[in-house]
Amino acid sequence: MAAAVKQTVSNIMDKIHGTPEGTGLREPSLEEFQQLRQKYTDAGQGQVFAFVDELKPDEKTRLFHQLSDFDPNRISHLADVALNPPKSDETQASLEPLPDVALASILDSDPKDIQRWYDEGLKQVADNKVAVVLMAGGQGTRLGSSAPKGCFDIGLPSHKSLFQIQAERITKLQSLAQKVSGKEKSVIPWYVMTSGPTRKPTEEFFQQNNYFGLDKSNVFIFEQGVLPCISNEGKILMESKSKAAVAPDGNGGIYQALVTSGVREDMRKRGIQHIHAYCVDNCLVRVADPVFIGFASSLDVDIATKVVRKRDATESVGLILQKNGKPDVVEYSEIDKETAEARDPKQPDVLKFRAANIVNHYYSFRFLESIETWSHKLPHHVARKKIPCIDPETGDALKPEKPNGIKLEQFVFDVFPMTPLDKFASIEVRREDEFSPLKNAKGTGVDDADTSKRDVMKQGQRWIEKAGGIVVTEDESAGVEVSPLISYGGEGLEFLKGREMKAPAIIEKED
Ligand code: UD2
Repeated sequence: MAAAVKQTVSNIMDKIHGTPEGTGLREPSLEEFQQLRQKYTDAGQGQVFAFVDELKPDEKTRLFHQLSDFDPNRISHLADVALNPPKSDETQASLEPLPDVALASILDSDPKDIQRWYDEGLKQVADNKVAVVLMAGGQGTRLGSSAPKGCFDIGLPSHKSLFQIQAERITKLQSLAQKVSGKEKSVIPWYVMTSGPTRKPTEEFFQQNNYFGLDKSNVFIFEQGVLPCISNEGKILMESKSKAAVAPDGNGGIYQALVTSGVREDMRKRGIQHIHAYCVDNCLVRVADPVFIGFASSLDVDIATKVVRKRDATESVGLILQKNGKPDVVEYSEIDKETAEARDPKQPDVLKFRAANIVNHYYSFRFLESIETWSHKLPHHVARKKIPCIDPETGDALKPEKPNGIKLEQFVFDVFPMTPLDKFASIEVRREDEFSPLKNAKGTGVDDADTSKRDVMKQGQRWIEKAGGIVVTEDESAGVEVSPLISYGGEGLEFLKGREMKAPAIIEKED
């Protein structure tokens, strides 16, 4: 890992000093270029230089720097393993639901425990020991929108984007912590992981929206790594004659990115001890949830994860379980039908594996200090995709009709087996309160903008009715939007007691 960091730093320095105009990149010497070409040829990936003689100097420079970021031998090895997976001679891995000792549940926890966790978590926030990492590097292809998912407007009366909703939850939580602790300033630094395709539009969106009211010195936008796309024959595909086709390295790229981007160092300087990492597309996400932070810190675990009850056997969610005695997750794209449909022997109408992953994880900073010892062991998962590229023989652009290659991705939860069960905890939360992902294009009817909007508005209505407000509605899905700046999790709405309002409505002022 240290070598990789050194290599990355030298590549960054390379990209700064002595650069021909237009690329911002240092022009490689003939010898450097030849060395790199030989390295790729020896690794069986010489085809990436097939059209180099047709390239202009700045195109050659860009190709040199892009390819210098990869180790062709490692790529060839990953491609080989991906395309020729070792026959799993090991007996079928023993999958079991998590033992009760590792699976708490908000649904049947004592309200006193929940309050204790909340108070502990808020104290940690007040003491500036809590940070948030947002995984926002996904390309949201299923959504059909080219902009980063966090920019998406799910259609609330306020028309706030997912990024703004999440930013305002951070703002509100900071002020709740300040009020309780009497401290003048509680800061929750927000580290936003982007990828090649999402970095620029994300930065621009944050700047245009003035960081949604947050102090920009506490918002840190960083970039995850990319990996080359591979043909079905194990060869790196070229997007053009001067550029390899690449794709983000999966949300599991977070760990290496935390190190190489300087985020972990920034956390260390701030004295961070608790990290909440979450998925951008969940409109109900409780960012830096004090109950979750308090739950995890009171158990002194290294990793904790929130789960919801799986909706049905076909829901596209990973399953948190025990594999060969270790906490693990089997992704929806890799689970076999029999396991997905297995029933609980004690309750036949309930799924045996029902703890659904919602990309909502806690890490102790102590655990992130060990990234270098295990991040290279994270497996790469294979996604067969249609990858626009050029014909390696003719150089003509190809628009594949069917998957013509694979993208390699690491999954953020593959770190779970790296920790012993007694340093791992999971907690079941209410789906209606905490999980409504935006996955599909509008009109799909499941996990789309309309279901996101409905779930935010219905939650607001529940909060208001719990506080004694009266919501009059004709349309069952109407509800009320409650600005995060008014209430983080339903608290502080007593001013609405006895007040009647007609849904759909919005509460954005305390008057
Ligand atoms: C994710 C989970 C799945 C389930 C589901 C529920 C993983 C690997 N899978 O599946 O188990 O919880 O969500 O919503 O977590 N991302 C990056 N960089 C990447 C790829 C993804 O930052 O290279 C982010 C992405 O922006 C999003 C999160 O990771 O915030 C999940 O990515 P996704 O929505 O593509 O994952 P999905 O729905 O396939």
